[in-house]
Amino acid sequence: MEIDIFTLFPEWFAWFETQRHVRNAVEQGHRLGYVNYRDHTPLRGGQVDDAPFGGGAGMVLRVDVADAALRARYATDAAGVRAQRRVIALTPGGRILDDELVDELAAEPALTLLCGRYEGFDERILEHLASDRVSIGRYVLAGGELAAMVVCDAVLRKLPGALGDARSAVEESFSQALDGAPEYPHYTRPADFRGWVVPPVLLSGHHEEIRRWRLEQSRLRG
Ligand code: 6GU
Repeated sequence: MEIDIFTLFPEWFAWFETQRHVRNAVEQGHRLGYVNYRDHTPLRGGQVDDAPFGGGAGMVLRVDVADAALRARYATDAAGVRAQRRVIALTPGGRILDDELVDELAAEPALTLLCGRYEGFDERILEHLASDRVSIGRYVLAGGELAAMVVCDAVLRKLPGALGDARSAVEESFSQALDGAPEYPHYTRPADFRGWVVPPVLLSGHHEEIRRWRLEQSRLRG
């Protein structure tokens, strides 16, 4: 998979890329790329945003800037990029990211993530350049960068080889294997800590009973 992130702050992602599962994904041949809107603005002085028509607080990412950045990256008409790959605008009003959407995105060969800033995007970016709008929850962040990292984190860990043990991504919270319910509880050594004991079934060695217990616990939390 190839993920391109359009942002004013590409350097923020250096920290994100130090995560083990992200490094694993990159070592497996997956690729994260960055485009700084500022490198492609057709305006003098590096301007990328502007005050909203009609007045009001904040600044809005300009449509001509997003258009130029997409055109520079893909060497094609910016409005045609979304026919080739999903172009996802990160915006609080978008489709809420959940396990189903993460699976959907993880199956794509290539993704483009557009981060907005300040008050977000000129609506024409959403209408004519993006194919999707995604939100990570019903609250407002100062920009799309953290949301882009959340999307990348969740998507990359679904890719084969990203996790140390591939089973981790199958039977986990909200997965089909657990009928969409949260994951069952986990315990590790010591088996007894201050009298807080591990459920005996987990120490029993009866794999079928353990499997049933975990499913039941998952359902109870669902
Ligand atoms: Cl994707 N962007 C911003 N700015 N705020 C958000 C969000 C995205 N998702 C939840 N809040």
